[in-house]
Amino acid sequence: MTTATGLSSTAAIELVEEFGAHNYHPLPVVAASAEGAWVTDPEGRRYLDCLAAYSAVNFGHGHPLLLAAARDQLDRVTLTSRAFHNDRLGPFLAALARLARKDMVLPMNTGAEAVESAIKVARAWGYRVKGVPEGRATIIVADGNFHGRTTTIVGFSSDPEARNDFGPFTPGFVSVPYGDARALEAAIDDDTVAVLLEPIQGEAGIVVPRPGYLAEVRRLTEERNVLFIADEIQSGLGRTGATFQCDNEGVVPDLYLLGKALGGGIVPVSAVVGNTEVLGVLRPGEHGSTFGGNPLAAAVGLAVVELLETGEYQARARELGAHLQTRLKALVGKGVAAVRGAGLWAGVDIDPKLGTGREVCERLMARGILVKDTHGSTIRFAPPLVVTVAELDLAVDALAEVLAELR
Ligand code: IF1
Repeated sequence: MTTATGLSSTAAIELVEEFGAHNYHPLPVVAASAEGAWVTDPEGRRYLDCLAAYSAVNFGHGHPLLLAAARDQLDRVTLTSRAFHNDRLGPFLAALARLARKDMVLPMNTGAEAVESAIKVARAWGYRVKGVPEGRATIIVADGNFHGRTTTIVGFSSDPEARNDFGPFTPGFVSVPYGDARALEAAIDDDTVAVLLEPIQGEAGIVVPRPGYLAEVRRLTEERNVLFIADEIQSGLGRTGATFQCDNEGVVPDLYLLGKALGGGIVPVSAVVGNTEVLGVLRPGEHGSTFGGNPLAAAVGLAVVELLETGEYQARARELGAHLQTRLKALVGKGVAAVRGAGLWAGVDIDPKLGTGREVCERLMARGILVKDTHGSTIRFAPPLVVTVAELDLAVDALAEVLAELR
């Protein structure tokens, strides 16, 4: 179903360039409508979406059950603030807690808000439960992390582009090399309240730590009475072939940070999910958000959890992901230097001699395939989990053609 606004691609881009802050450099493609794994521009050109809004559209554009949940709630009540109750939040919180096998949920909106909320909860837990002296709490993070764009979060980023000219920053963070359990062990001291990690680093280029790393992090944090906070905002909710990437490593963190796909690609929904002994430190009035837990978000979030409870999307990501990895790995030595990933999430390092990631993305766009580059010459594949084998083959065949062109 397409309801074009009548605005041409050129006109749409010109308006954004004239009136929008220039904090992005998007590919010159305009989405006017979308369905499943496909996006259509105002002129009717179709593109295979292999980014899925950085894993926020795991269930495909316009999933009928998610749209129905949103449409139904739109005619009931959409926002009251948390000053009052609504009849959608409880069922959503209960279902999400059950999915994560935890007993408490803090509903927020964006991923960064979930991360910021977890930082506050970890510090409060440190002072009120662990007994860290007031103002001394530290949180260990990993080099190469990406946890969002707020000032506190970019303050512990190791990426100069994320930090430059945004200081001064929030103190209380220590960064260690990602994947190095010995360095992490050495960094833990009596003031450490938490370790915050992406189970797979997304923005860093889909960096998968060696098997056993997350289990060692879990062992160390348990031994030292330190919270393990897993940022599953991008890796979670089916993307890597499991409900959480931590599941693939046999690890249960103290807090899951969720976002992106939790909102079904329709509304921003994020959450901090954990047990009462941690999330229970929050007292009424200490934390909150105008939109956090609103009935529209809760209705969509509940429908998302119900999709995940079937296991269907996790299975698709495992099976289709294996096919994607096999096909991409066949390009190593033919313009591809390396392939990483898990489930339907792949980072492909293009041989820098052939060109930048951006150039490859532009050439793929010309072939009707949408992907996004990250640092240097890495491109990431993260199609909606509703993608088919034939569509994956279209994407990889197009990549092979582009690489042949550039060689
Ligand atoms: C942009 C990157 C990805 C995330 C993890 C928290 C957040 C994100 C692991 C914050 C958000 C988004 C932000 C978006 C592009 C995208 C991104 F390129 F920026 F780094 F995915 F890799 N934790 N990632 O990946 O969630 O506040 O955005 O809801 O800034 O353009 P958010």
